[in-house]
Amino acid sequence: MSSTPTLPRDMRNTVLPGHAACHGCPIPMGLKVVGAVFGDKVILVVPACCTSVVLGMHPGTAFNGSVIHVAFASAAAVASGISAGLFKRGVRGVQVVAWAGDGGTADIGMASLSGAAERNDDFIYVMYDNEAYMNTGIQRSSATPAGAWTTTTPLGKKESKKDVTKILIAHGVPYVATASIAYPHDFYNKLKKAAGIRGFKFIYLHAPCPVGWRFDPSLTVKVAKLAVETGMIILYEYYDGKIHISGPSRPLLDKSRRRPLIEYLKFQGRFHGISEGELRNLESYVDSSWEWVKKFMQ
Ligand SMILES: Cc1ncc(C[n+]2csc(CCOP(=O)(O)OP(=O)(O)O)c2C)c(N)n1
Ligand code: SF4
Ligand SMILES: [Mg+2]
Repeated sequence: MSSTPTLPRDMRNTVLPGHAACHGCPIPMGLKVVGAVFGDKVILVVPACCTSVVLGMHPGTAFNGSVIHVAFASAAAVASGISAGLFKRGVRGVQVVAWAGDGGTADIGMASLSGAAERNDDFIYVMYDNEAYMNTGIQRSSATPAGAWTTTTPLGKKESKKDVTKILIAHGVPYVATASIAYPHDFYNKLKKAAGIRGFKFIYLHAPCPVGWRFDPSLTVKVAKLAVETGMIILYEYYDGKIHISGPSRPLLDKSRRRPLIEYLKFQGRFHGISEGELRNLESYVDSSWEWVKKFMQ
């Protein structure tokens, strides 16, 4: 039986006790991995989102690194400026990481994100996707999947999820990847790889939220894992003009090895009112995502 390898740096002290996350929150899980890669040699740029609250109030912070809280739309612009400033001053070995939610990325931060990507500014942008505006009370974002309940889609969202990774790939940046809080080693390796590449790097991090998705807080990792095992979330990297599928998703290129989508949805209260038609639509969304990935693997 193979044992899980230990992450190289001790993760216990990267997000400090006393943070303000809800039980089962995916945010500390993701930030611990960021801390495991960079230690305290990281400047986190955080726009308005749950993370702003989770990390606590000035002058303290629960993250064992530098943190700057910025206006909702501006994470990528601020990260660009900090990265350029460090370079100009000759500071090396400090990683700038923009850490933003789906609302701050797919919606309101899209213009500054696109600008930084187009200029190929040198930092890592992590979009943690809890698929709604959680901090302000579970409003839909463009990354909310079709069929999901939110407070602004009481009958289920009608539109499909916006796939931000495709938009970033279209910018021609050197590195784009998808990750999940259920696979910390995979996320760790992707952050490490991104840190070794000069220019703009984008990592999408799937981050199920027990409060907004209506599941038991003990199930966060299980729900995140099911998203991958059903094929709803596909783990891959994009560099050198090609998609490279990641270990956990590789066997699922064969559709028969994917678990039925309903196994992922059934744990989540936000999908409880979903109709047969909406389920079929979501299944088609998954199929077309896989077709797209296969096209770019060649
Ligand atoms: C310009 C502006 N509009 C609206 C808000 C209110 N606001 C703060 S956080 C937030 C939602 C953030 O959603 P997301 O980026 O998905 O992060 P999450 O809260 O889900 O972690 C909103 C609407 C704001 N701070 N600034
Ligand atoms: S609402 Fe969700 S994402 Fe926000 S702090 Fe709570 S569990 Fe975390
Ligand atoms: Mg969100």
